[in-house]
Amino acid sequence: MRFIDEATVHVSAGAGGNGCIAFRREAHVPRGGPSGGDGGGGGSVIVMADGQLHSLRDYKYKQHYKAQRGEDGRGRDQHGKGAEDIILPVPVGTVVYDADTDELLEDLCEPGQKLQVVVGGVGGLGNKNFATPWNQAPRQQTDGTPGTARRIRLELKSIADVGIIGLPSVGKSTLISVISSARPKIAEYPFTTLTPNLGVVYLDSERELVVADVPGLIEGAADGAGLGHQFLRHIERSGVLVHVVEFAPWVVERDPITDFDIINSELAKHSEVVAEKPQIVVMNKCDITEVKEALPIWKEAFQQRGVQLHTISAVSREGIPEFLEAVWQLKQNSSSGNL
Ligand SMILES: Nc1nc2c(ncn2[C@@H]2O[C@H](COP(=O)(O)OP(=O)(O)OP(=O)(O)O)[C@@H](O)[C@H]2O)c(=O)[nH]1
Ligand SMILES: [Mg+2]
Repeated sequence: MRFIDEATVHVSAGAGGNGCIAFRREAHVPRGGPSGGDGGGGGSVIVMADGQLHSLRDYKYKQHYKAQRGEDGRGRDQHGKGAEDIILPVPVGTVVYDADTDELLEDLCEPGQKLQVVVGGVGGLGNKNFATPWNQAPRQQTDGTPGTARRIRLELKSIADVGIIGLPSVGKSTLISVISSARPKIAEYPFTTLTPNLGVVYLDSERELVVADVPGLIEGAADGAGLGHQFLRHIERSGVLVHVVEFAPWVVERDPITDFDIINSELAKHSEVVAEKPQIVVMNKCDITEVKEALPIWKEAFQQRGVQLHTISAVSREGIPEFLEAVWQLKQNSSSGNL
């Protein structure tokens, strides 16, 4: 099943119930006063972050949510019952937008955090509210006010400290599988990863990093090539990007510097925020002899760009501990810089 991380839903609040006109009629009580109760409030719709959820799938199947209207007031001073609110649970990390104006309404990043997206109408007043000393039998009431309605867009942005990016097949999923307990699909063909994978990396008992492995990016991704670039929203909150490159000596038309530039230009087309994130650039597959031999050349080539090239092999695990330390350090530096 496809991982669904965006959904648009129609939400409408219930109207308030109407106020009632009634008069007390009791045996032996002549000319009883007004006794019409007020209407109950209409139900609201509330979006709430729920730590147990991980996708917005439910909202792809059911897109209309309408809260009930409040009950009308009744005679004998009885108020109408208020309608229940509807709660829409969403995963933590869901951002709520007004689908028509694109206005950001709330970023639900804490479990239990709530946002009232439409407000139930207010109940109308029963005639007993209108009694005055000079009008003891008012034939007046008000109707409940309507509830509001709107379309909202829900977007799930995972909260990963580190996002792993790169061209297809450079070994992003292999890397997350050796540093965390995530077990994504790994294969030699491009676009093996179709949806982001999250994994937790434990450097030691006190330090952990949440890492996201996202699908491969290719040139033109921002215009829809390959799997597009929308999945990059999953790393919009990451403090650090791990940019994986490879040297494939048997593919003459590719080289790591050109690949690096392609990915960075696609990031920039996606969003400035993502393009400006600090990156750790790492060359994978260093267990391959030709790659190992060419390392000095590529280190130098990246150095000329002012980039320190880290080297690892996800398969042999060579260089992984040093690489993780570098990721941790960069994350620490970038988060302290943000304070
Ligand atoms: N020799 C060698 N092969 C590797 C290494 N890391 C990954 N591979 C191989 O490279 C291929 C692609 O690996 P994946 O981890 O699926 O690559 P990916 O970057 O996640 O690819 P997409 O999900 O398609 O973007 C697989 O055949 C892996 O076995 C490595 O360190 N050394
Ligand atoms: Mg993958």
